[in-house]
Amino acid sequence: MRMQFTSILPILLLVGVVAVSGCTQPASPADEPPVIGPPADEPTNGQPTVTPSVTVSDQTVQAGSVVVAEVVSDGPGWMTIHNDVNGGPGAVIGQTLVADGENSNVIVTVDTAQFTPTLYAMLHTDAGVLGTYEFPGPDAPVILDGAAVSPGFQATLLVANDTNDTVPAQQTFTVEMSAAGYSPSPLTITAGDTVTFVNIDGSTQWPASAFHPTHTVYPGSDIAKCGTTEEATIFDACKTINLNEEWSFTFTEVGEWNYHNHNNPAQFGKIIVQ
Ligand SMILES: [Cu+2]
Repeated sequence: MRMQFTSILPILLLVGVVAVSGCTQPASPADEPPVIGPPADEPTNGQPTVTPSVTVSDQTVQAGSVVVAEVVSDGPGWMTIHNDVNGGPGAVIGQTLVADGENSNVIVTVDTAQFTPTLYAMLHTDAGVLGTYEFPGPDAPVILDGAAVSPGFQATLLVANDTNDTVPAQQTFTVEMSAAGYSPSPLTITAGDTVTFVNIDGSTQWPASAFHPTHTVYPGSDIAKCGTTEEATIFDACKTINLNEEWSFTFTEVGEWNYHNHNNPAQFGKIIVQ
């Protein structure tokens, strides 16, 4: 008897399920979940259905241009770049149109002032006025399986120099020292940049922060620190730089820094650190 009951139990349960299902009325349209696009396995107007996706790699960002390797959009869309706020997508810092279907190497110019090391590439629809970015508004994020299509990635910002070339943020500049003085002067650099002072004519040269004779204008500098363990940290060569010799200093303090030739204090120049 026990064996028989066990073997018949699944059948009883199945009958019960069928009976309950048969009594259930079809759901009204109002009860159904909203349909976001057609099911993935059904064609639309004879065309294969597009599943939205975004593929983006960690990258260095030159001239504010973020590159998104591939964007698949179901209809016209916007590739937007969001910065990071508390570990999730924050403000939109740039966007560009993408076409229906596959888009490769999509370049988005971003506002570098709002740049964060982690960024998010979020696909938005282009609803409302086509070609006009309306968000907040009709151009909402594309939702797939209940979530935005917005992979995060790591980005390192590079800055452009005066010639529009793109180079790493920390640059090295050369100032030529001669009997005629310093060239170029003034020289404008970015905090973190290094200036290499080169003696090009054998005139007696000792570059150092203003003012002679104490050299204390640049923060932390003081001729009294020459010959100490702090010598490498001050804007002061602390010695004569002879013909074809050079001396380098990395400027970390923003400001306009006058300097002079300690061996000939009438010679002076200026480094502008931005
Ligand atoms: Cu001096």
